[in-house]
Amino acid sequence: MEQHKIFVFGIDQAGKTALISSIREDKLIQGTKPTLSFNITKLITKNIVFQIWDAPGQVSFRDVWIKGIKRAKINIFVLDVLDSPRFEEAKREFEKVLDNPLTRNVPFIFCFHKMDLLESQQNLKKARDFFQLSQIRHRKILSYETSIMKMESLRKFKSTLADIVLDIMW
Ligand SMILES: Nc1nc2c(ncn2[C@@H]2O[C@H](COP(=O)(O)OP(=O)(O)OP(=O)(O)O)[C@@H](O)[C@H]2O)c(=O)[nH]1
Ligand SMILES: [Mg+2]
Repeated sequence: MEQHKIFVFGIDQAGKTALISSIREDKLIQGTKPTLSFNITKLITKNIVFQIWDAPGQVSFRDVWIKGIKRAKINIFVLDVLDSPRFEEAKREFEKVLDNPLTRNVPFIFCFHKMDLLESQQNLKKARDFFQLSQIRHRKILSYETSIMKMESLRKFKSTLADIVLDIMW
């Protein structure tokens, strides 16, 4: 059966591994360690098989992202909304991938992540203003508010992945 590759990226500590693990295991996963090379795992939803490439976010490992970008059907960017001092760095990395010609026809999902603390809501506005997603033309970019503490939102997110691929296929 065909496996649809998903590239998950963002700077270190954004919450990529916790997010993907919690979606896959359908429960809250905490205590993740920094990712040192791609975590490649399988996820099945609505009879569609995904191969998830969870990237290492630390600066010294970002060179390997290109391996994740190649042949990906969906790119998922994870932003830690709580970490506003690093929005600029995060945006730079987001735009690098967005500007890579290999991603030209690939839909993006932008996760405003860690939406579970008091500061999350305030920071969300800051993040939306900073990233200006609506200004990005000619690209399919969906945005979601996610949190590993909110299982319901993760289940919805998971089913959306299948919908996106179905849209691509038909
Ligand atoms: N409050 C809150 N914390 C989260 C959430 N998701 C992840 N975290 C925490 O954020 C920290 C970093 O999570 P990771 O998933 O390891 O981050 P990462 O993006 O994979 O980092 P690298 O592998 O270094 O690129 C951990 O302490 C997680 O428990 C969330 O939704 N809410
Ligand atoms: Mg990780």
